[in-house]
Amino acid sequence: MAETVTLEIEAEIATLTVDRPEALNALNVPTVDAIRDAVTEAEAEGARVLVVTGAGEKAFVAGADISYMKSLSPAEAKQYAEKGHTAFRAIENFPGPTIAKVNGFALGGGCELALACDMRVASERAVLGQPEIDLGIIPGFGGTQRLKRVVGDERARRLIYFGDRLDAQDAYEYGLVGEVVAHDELDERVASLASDLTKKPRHALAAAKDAINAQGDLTARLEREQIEFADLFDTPDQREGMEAFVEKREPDFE
Ligand code: DAK
Repeated sequence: MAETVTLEIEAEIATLTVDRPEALNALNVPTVDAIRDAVTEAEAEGARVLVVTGAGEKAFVAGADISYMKSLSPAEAKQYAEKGHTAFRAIENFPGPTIAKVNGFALGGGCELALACDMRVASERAVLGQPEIDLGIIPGFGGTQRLKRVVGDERARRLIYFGDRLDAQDAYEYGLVGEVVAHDELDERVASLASDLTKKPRHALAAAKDAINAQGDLTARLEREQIEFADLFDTPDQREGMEAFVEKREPDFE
């Protein structure tokens, strides 16, 4: 893994930190590849929750690396986009909840990285947006699709067409982040959410995520839900959860 990404796993919570603070954690190629590798490692190590964040006091991730991108040919840009998509799909498909701990600037590819996570918790200092239009490009790491899913079609178009940067409170009002907390409470809040999630039944969380993420037409997506639902009746957690209810006690999940 490149030195610009670190992965720590503690108490079944994996924390992936993009660590290039001198460039506000901008995503160069080794960093994008290292994100993909870190997610694979977190999954292989059996982490139940993945937290994604940026090193330093200023930035979550300030975007794709503009210095690197400025002289790319279309073919090279396509390759770069593919790498980004692979890494962000790995986060999207991580078999447990993922939380973007948005500790500062989350712009362009940084906003897209946050959007690939299930939840976004922002410091009051965070600034989010898709300013690519002012560089003569568009979001290339999934933003045109994931942003509209999170904030709705018109708001996504406005953010992408105008390239406006939202402060944390506006991002919350747009629905782009799920909550905003004081900067010095961010770590604690995310740790608490992550810890709560480690106590939930792992297979049921993964199934819920799979069903919510399902692709295809409505019939296909509803079928996916039925399959995920039915498969859970083959898990110890389903038996434990229901027996605990009947026996009027707290469940003790795997
Ligand atoms: N790329 C490279 N370096 C960056 C960077 C970035 N995105 N953002 C910041 N840096 C670097 C700065 O150049 C500076 O480096 P030095 O000059 O010190 O060497 C250092 O980080 C500190 O930045 P500033 O001095 O600018 O710090 P400030 O506090 O004054 O400003 C800022 C912070 C976040 C407002 C400002 O740095 C800024 O506006 N940054 C750019 C934000 C931005 O436009 N982000 C979107 C990038 S475009 C695609 C794939 C991906 C994408 C699109 C297509 N395909 C392949 C098709 C995605 C595109 C993007 O993400």
